[in-house]
Amino acid sequence: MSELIATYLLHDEKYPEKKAEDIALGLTVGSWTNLPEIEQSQLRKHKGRVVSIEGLPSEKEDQSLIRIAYPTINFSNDLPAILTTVFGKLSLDGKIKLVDLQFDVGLKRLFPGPRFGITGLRETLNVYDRPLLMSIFKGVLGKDLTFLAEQLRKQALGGVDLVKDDEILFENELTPFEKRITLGKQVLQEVQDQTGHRTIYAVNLTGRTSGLKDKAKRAAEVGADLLLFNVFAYGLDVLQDLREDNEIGLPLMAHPAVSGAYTSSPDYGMSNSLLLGKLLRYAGADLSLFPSPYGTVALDKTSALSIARELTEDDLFKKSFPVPSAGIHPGLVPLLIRDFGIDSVINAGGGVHGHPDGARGGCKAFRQAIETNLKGKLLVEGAEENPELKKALKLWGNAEVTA
Ligand code: 1AE
Repeated sequence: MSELIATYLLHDEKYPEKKAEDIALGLTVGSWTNLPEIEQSQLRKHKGRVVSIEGLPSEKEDQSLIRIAYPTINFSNDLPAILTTVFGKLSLDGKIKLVDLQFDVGLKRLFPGPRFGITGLRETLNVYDRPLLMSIFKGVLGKDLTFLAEQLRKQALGGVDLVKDDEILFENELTPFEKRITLGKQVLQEVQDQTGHRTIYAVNLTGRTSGLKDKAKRAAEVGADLLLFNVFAYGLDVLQDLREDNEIGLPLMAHPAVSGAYTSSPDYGMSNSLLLGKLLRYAGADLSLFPSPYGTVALDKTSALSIARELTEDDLFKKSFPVPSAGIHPGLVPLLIRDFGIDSVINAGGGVHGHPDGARGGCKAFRQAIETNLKGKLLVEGAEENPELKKALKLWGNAEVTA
C-alpha cells in the first residue's frame, strides 16, 4: 500500500505512544473502532499507522519524534489535500511541529519540481564556476520608471547576474508591471551590448490569485526573464499551478515573506526545511530565498543548511538554487561559500546600495569578494587590488574563513 510518512516533534507529551495513535486514527478514520464490523473492514485500509516513536530527552523538556504513515488513497494528489490530511486540524493543537514529509516515488512523480533548476539557470546565464550574484531593487516605492531603470543599469554594470524586485513592490501607476519588464529588458540588453555580461530581472508577480496566470502569461509574452513570487501569501498550490503552465514557462523565484508565520515557533507550525526546502522544490520553485545564519533576519545555521540540503540533494527533481539572504554584505562571502557552496545565489539589497560608491560599486565589491575567495585568498588580500572591496570591508567588516 502506498503511504505518505509524516514526522512530528512533540513537546512535553507524557504519553507520546497514545498521542501518536490518536493522530493516526483521528486524522484518518476517526472513531472507526466503534462502528459495525463491515464498516470497520472498509475503513481499515484508510487508517493511519504509527511507524515509530523516538524519545529526545533534553534538559529543558522531553521531546519525542513520532512518525505516522498515511495511506495515499485518503487524499487527492495535491498539496492542499496532503497538508490538510497530515496537519489540518492537528496544526491547531499547539505543541506539535510538522518536521518532515516523506513522499513515496509514485506520489513524488505527480509533482513537477523546478522547470529550469540550477542547471537551467546556469545555462541561461552562462555562468558555471561560481555562486550567482543577485541584487535587489531598494527604495523604489513612490519612484518612477526612470529611477528604476537607472538603478537597474547601475546594478547590471556592477556585474550582478540577477536583479530582483523588492517583494513589497506591487502593481502601481508609477512602475506598472509590463513596463517594468519591457524597460528592464531594454536596459539590460544595452548593458550586455556594452559589457558582454548578461543580467536577468525577476519581476514581482502580484495581485489577486484569479488574475495571476494571465498576468504571468502576459509577462512571458512581453519578454520577462523570471518571476518573483510571494508564494506563502498565496499558497504552494498556486506556485505549482504557475510552474505547470507551459504558456508561462518562466523560472520562478520563491520569496519567504509570510513563511515565518508558519515556521518560526520551535513548538508548532512546520519546519523551515520542509516548507522553504522540500515543498517549494516539489511545487516547482527554481530559487528559494531564506534568511541566512549571519544576516539581519537570521535563521539558525542548522535550519538554513537543512533548507539548502532539501533544495539540492539528489532526487527525482531538478535542483533549486538556495538563496541565503538578508543583511548580506561582501565581508560575508567566505562564510556563504563555505556553508552553501558555489551552487547558491548570494543576494543583497542594503549590502549593494549602501556601498560608498553606490550600487555599481556594491555589486563590484561582491564580485571581487567572490573571485578572491574562490582563488583561495583572504578578502583582505583581495582588497589590496580592489578598491570597491576595500571600501566594503572598511564599512561592514569581514568574516574570513581559513581552512
Ligand atoms: C530573506 C529575504 C531577504 C530580502 O528579500 C531582502 O529584501 C533583503 O534585503 P537586504 O539584503 O537585507 O537589504
